[in-house]
Amino acid sequence: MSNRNCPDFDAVIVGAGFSGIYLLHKLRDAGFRVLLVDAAAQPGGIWYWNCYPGARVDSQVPLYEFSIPEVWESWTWSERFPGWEELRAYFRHVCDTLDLWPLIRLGSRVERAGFEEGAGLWQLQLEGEETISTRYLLPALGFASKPYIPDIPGIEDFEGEWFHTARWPQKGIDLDGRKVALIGTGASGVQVAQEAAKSAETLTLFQRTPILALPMRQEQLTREDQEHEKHRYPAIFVQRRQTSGGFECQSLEVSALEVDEKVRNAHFEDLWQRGGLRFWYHNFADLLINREANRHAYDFWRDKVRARIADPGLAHKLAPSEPPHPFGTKRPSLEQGYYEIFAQDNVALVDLKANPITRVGPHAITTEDGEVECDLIVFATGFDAGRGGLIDMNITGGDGLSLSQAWEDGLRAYLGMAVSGFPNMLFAYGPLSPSGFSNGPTSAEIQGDWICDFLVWMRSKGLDLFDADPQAEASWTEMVAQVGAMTLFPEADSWYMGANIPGKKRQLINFPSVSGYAAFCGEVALDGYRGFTASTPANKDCATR
Ligand code: NA7
Repeated sequence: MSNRNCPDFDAVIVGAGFSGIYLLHKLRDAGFRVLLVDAAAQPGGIWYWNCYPGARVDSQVPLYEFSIPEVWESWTWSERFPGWEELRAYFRHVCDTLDLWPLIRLGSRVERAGFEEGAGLWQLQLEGEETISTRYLLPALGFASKPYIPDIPGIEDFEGEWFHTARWPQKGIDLDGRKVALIGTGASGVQVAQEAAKSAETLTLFQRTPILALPMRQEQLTREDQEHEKHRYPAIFVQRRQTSGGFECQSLEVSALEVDEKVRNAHFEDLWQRGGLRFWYHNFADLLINREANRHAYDFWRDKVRARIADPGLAHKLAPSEPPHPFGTKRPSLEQGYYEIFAQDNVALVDLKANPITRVGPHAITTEDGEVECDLIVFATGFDAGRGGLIDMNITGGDGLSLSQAWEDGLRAYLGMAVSGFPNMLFAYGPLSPSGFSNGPTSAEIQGDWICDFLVWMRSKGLDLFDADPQAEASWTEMVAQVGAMTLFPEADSWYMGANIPGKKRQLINFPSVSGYAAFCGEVALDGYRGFTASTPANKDCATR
């Protein structure tokens, strides 16, 4: 039972993904009494929930890991783009190496979080009625913790099984001989499709917008290869903080329009052959800000993909002559033979723009053109990104205002970490931070370091209560919109723009530069954490340790 004046913890972190685990490590080492809770049964964040066949990360080794030496020195990956099982094993390795297990409570969902103004602390209600209190609340839920499932008439009549990719049964599902209907062709849909095509009796992909997928170029990695490369890791980990996407490099300084066709295509070809997301993050300077430059990249992509599809009708649906949106303004995914599966007899594509779903029946999905028989429906339909998981935590601020009310007219957050009126709360990997535009661990470390430094600074000044200044919050929110308006991102109906969720305000939900973000946050810190009001504890006997 919580003492109403002295909190049980200095800080409670919610979420055991990269951000949460990093924060736990930092805050524990800084001497705070800290607890991490997660509804999942294992650490790993999205790698717990997204255990569908083929789920793997789109950042290559060693970008998608912590820069903590004792962790990477003692870890070896087996693939250049690791899969979910190996990523989960990595998280267990992190918790073992850093001795974090005693501070983690798994299988525990935070159902409600309310700030108590008088005591200046948070009361968290966990599943099962238990309540714990904390001075600081640090949600680290990731940007994709709330799955989105479209409302399709008749789904309740379906007699087969249906799952969202991010709520895949932990025990797995055998796809052999199944009649699989896959709705959604984003990064998750592509990965499921490639696996299902191998053994399903039938696989029908329901595509609304073609994904502009890039070759992954997966490789098996040996221990020797990695040991040989590890002397470069410290420099890579420093470098990734200084790039716009948190990767090892960023876009060129030269415009795609300043070079002749031969030079331009040679660079495109080099990126294509090297594989991964480089065609997105290491392309010409104006890829994401100039339509003409972007069109060159699209045309290159389209021709490469079309060369792999024999059927002209299919080629038109998968790689249209005209871009469905500027290249890279929706998240490209990485593929391994995706375009080849459509030549198989067991694989079909339904173009939802020409032939929309009308309803689901007991054994089939009905479209305007007819019925598609199925016994398993996979919803790879994405997430209420940025805000969904936070809203589901039922967070209420000092005056009883809920986060969902605070965001009724759109997302607002100072530095993408704090919402005015919600004192002593900082979220990591949240809306209006780089999160969705960033290689995950890079942002997790930048924000984790910043949050830890801020709380240490508060403690050193004897302060225990902070809130974001509404003016600073409004300026940051406006700045993200203005930076977004200089790019081509607003031209796509993407989750980056909040456009995938009916009724969600259209706004760029992430700040599109990791290095720019890190620099800004650094200046805020040097300036005495400007934009925050900080005061002495309501109950001085219980100041943060
Ligand atoms: P995404 O990227 O949001 O993809 C969702 C897919 O689902 C996309 O193809 C959508 O088509 C499609 N979709 C969404 N709603 C519908 C409806 N109502 N009907 C048909 N199709 C629909 O989610 P992912 O899980 O693939 O990837 C999320 C992130 O994880 C990714 O960006 C990486 O950062 C990793 P649309 O394009 O909207 O027409």
